[in-house]
This record gives sequence, structure tokens and C-alpha cells, in this order.
Amino acid sequence: MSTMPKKKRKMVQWDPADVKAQLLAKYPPKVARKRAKQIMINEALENDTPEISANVRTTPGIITMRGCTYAGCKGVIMGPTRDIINLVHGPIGCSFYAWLTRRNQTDAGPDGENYMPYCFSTDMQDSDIIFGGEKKLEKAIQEAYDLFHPKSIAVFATCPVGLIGDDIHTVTKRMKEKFGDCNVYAFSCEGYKGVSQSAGHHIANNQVFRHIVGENDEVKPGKYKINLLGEYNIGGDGFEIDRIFKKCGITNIATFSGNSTYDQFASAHTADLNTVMCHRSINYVADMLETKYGIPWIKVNFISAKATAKSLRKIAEYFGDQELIDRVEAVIAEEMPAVEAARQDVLPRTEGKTAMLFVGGSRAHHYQELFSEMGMKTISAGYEFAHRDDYEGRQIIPNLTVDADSRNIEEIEVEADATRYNPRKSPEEMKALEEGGYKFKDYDGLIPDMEKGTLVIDDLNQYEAEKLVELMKPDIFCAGIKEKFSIQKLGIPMKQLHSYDSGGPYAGFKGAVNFYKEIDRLVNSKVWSYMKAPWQENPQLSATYGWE
Ligand code: CFM
Repeated sequence: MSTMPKKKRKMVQWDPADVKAQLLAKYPPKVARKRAKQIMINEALENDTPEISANVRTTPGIITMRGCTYAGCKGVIMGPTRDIINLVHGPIGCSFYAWLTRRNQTDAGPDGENYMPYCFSTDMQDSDIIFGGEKKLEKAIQEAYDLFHPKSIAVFATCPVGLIGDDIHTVTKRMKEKFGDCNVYAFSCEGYKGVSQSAGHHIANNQVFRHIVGENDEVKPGKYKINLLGEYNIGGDGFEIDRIFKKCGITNIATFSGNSTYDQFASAHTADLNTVMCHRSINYVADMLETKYGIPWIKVNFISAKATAKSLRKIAEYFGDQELIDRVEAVIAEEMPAVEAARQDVLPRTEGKTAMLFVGGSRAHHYQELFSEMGMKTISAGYEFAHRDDYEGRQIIPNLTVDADSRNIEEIEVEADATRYNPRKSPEEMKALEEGGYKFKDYDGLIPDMEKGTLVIDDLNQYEAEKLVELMKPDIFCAGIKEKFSIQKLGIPMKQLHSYDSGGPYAGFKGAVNFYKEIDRLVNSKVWSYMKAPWQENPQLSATYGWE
């Protein structure tokens, strides 16, 4: 491929302050003031990161990229567990949009119990809204039990359920007692409950911790036992990470929750280390597992080959066993040549190109490392729904203020388990590791990793996305399905970093190779430069806002 002529780099000049001013120019003053706090020009200060406003309500009328609380609970956290029946209590539309659209993959496992291809819903009708839906819910739970005899049934509340006040927790409790061999519980995850799907993660994880974790005390085989928290097996990422763990001799007791089973959650307290991939969706589970069972946690990242190697070394260092350390080094040495060859192949065509990343609550950070391996710079990035700690680092957590919206979400009180609390390392061992530079419970966030003068934008919306592309002209824009076609119509290639379009895995070593090839193909395709929307050539209608 090196015979291809080197393309002339297009020079795009922009000034971050000017871009910010232009993004805000059309807003009414009150909205502009609010958005100004969520649009930050990165100053990448030495010891201090500038403050950004995050996890606040989207102004009504703005077309946000966010999803709802129900999406975060049912879709993100519980959806990827294959042998729990996910029964949605609500109108059918809410189920349709949670049915296999996220591309969280699964294998049926040795027992073949896999309910993921099914869609379970109470299909609420007008009459249920008027007279109450509890009886219908009870019947639906019974029907699911009779048909499948699952280990567990999870019930999810959608908006109308909260509005009419169905007591889903009493219904599920009664059914659990009635069945005796099936764990039934419910989630009050009505879509409106929080400002985004982030509230749904919290509601889901609280209930998983309360109803499932710790149910199975059986000791699983394995010398180096870990849990992988916040990895959802999108496009097979979890399969690739598990392949690498296996090769290294690391036993993954439970993934929360990609390709996981009920029993994995139930046994999670038997692992000796928690590794946290997506900090946003699950850091509180890591904290609860430490408080209740004494398992320490570390942040890891398996997006990019270098990050994968670093994370594996971190796990090996924790266990401190020479056998594991050597094995991890051998695996890295074996996997890296293929990655490096693929990287060298794409580099002449990708180097110097620019990217924008606007994804959920962790990928807008994680993928920057993968892009930098290809010599590409992220010029603007942000999360849909992350909190300030995901931007600025965990050290700011004590300063976070609780507002009316966050107060809505239950914080569960956890104490050390009377019989099963067992610190995996003594305070001296922990101290020795920390003195050698090892960091537990640590996440620095996205901002310190971005270059000076780049733009960090929280809860980007459709209007601003188009404006940003127009002003900064990135070579690729990464976000989700809602953004895909509007961005492509602007003549810029768009890669979905939620569902990966039809691609993946992008995690681990093999994933990095897949990603290099995919991005090379996208940023070097000419097809988008031919795009000219009809209205660009021949505007039919123009208008101004009332306040202009
Ligand atoms: Fe975590 Fe996720 Fe993400 Fe997330 Fe998500 Fe997702 Fe995401 Mo879409 S759990 S925060 S709620 S890494 S579904 S697998 S891609 S927005 S960046």
C-alpha cells in the first residue's frame, strides 16, 4: 500500500475561543451561560484541571445525544447478562429499543441458557395505565417462569409505571417467595428518574449488589482471580479480553456485565482484585465490593494495544508473582509484532489526521489512546453523561454537590460483611505497592490526557455537533447512531463508537488491529468529499430566531 501517493494534508485553522463563541452565539443568554460552563478550552494545567459542568439537566428543546435512565439500567447494565430474563414493564416501544440494538454479544455457554435474543414486555395498554398494571406484571412473571424456568427474572419500570405508581417491588418479592427457585427483583429505573442513563447504571448496580452479589460462596478454581467491571462485550470486546486473560493464566470470575451469567455476579465476592474498565458506569460497585468483602480495585483500559499491555502488567504487579509477571511479558511479546506491523502499515496514511469523540461516559477518553497509536490527534471530545470525576479525576469527588436530580438516586450503605470480609492484602502490602508508584482507586479522567487548546464539551447536542464539524473540520467524527447520518451529510466520515457499526472487537491486541484498518479505510475514503447536500447549493428557506 505504500505505493499510494501521500495525500496533501488539508490545513484547517481554528481558534478554540472563537469556536466556543460561535457555538454559543445563537443561544438565548440564559442557555448560553449554562452551556458555556459545559464547553471548556483545555488548558492542561500542571497540577490542576479546570472545572467543567457535568451531570446536569439538558435544557428542554435542545436535541441531546443522551439516553434515558431506563436505557442505562435495562440496556447497559442488565442487558448483557444472558441467563437473567429481562422483563420490561411498560409500553412495547420501550422494549423494542432495548432489543439487541446495542450489539452486546454473548455465547450461549455450556448450559445453553441465553435469553438475549428474546424480548419480554408486559406491553402496557391504555387500560393498564388507568386501572393499574400490577396484575398484568404478575401474570407476565408467571408466564416467563412457566415457559423458561430461569434462575432469575429482573423487572424494569418504564416512565408510565412510575407515574401511575405500580408497586413493582412488592410484586417481585411475592413472586420470588412463590417460586422458591428463581430470584425475582425489580428496578425503579423510570426513564425520567435522572438526567441521563447514568442514573440507570447506579440503580441497576445497587440492585445487583443487593440481590445477587454474594449469593454463591463456592470457591472457583484459579490462581489469579479477578473481576472485570464495566466491560459490556460490545462487538465482542469482552471475548478478546477474555482470550488474553486466559493466555496469561488470569481467571476472570465475573464480568460486569458483558457475556456474563447470574452466577458470575453471585460469585464476584470470591475474586481477589477488581479491575475497572468503564469508570463511569460502575466505580461504586468497586467501592462496595471493597468495603463489604475487602477486594481492592484498580483502573484498567483495554482499548489500544499499549493500554492493554499496561493493564496486564498492572494486574501482574498486584499479584506480585514472578510466574505471572513472566507469563504476561511473554504474551505481550507474542501479540505485539502483529499489532506493530498493522500500525506501521496504516501510519503513513493516518498520521496527522484529526478526530472528534463524543461518546457516553468513558469511550471518549479510552479511544484517544488508540487514535494516538495511529498518529491521530483528538481535537475535541466529550461525554454525553459522565460526571465531573470522569473529566477531572477522582480527587474532586469530595467537592461534588448533591442536587435535586442526584438526590433522587439511592446511595446504599454498605458495611464490612460479618463473616466474609477479608482484606486481600495487608495494609503493609498495600503500602509497599503504593510506595512503588502503584495506584489503587485511581482515575485521572479525560482532561489531563488532552492537549492544550483542544475543546472538551459535555452533553454535546445536534446543533453544536454540526457547528463544530463545520468550524474544525475533523477527518473523522465518532459518536452514535443519532449523529451518524447528520454528520455524514456534512461530508465527514462517521464511526459509531457505541455499537461499532457492524465492526469490532476493538479492545485488546486483535481489536487494535481491527480499529487501525477500519479508521484507515474511513479517513482515506474519498466518498465523503463528493457529498454536497441539496440545500448547500440551493438554499430553499432561511430563518432567524426570534431573539436575534
Ligand atoms: Fe461505560 Fe459503556 Fe461508555 Fe456506558 Fe453507554 Fe456503551 Fe458508551 Mo453507548 S457503559 S459509559 S452507558 S463504556 S452503551 S458500553 S458505548 S454510551 S461510552
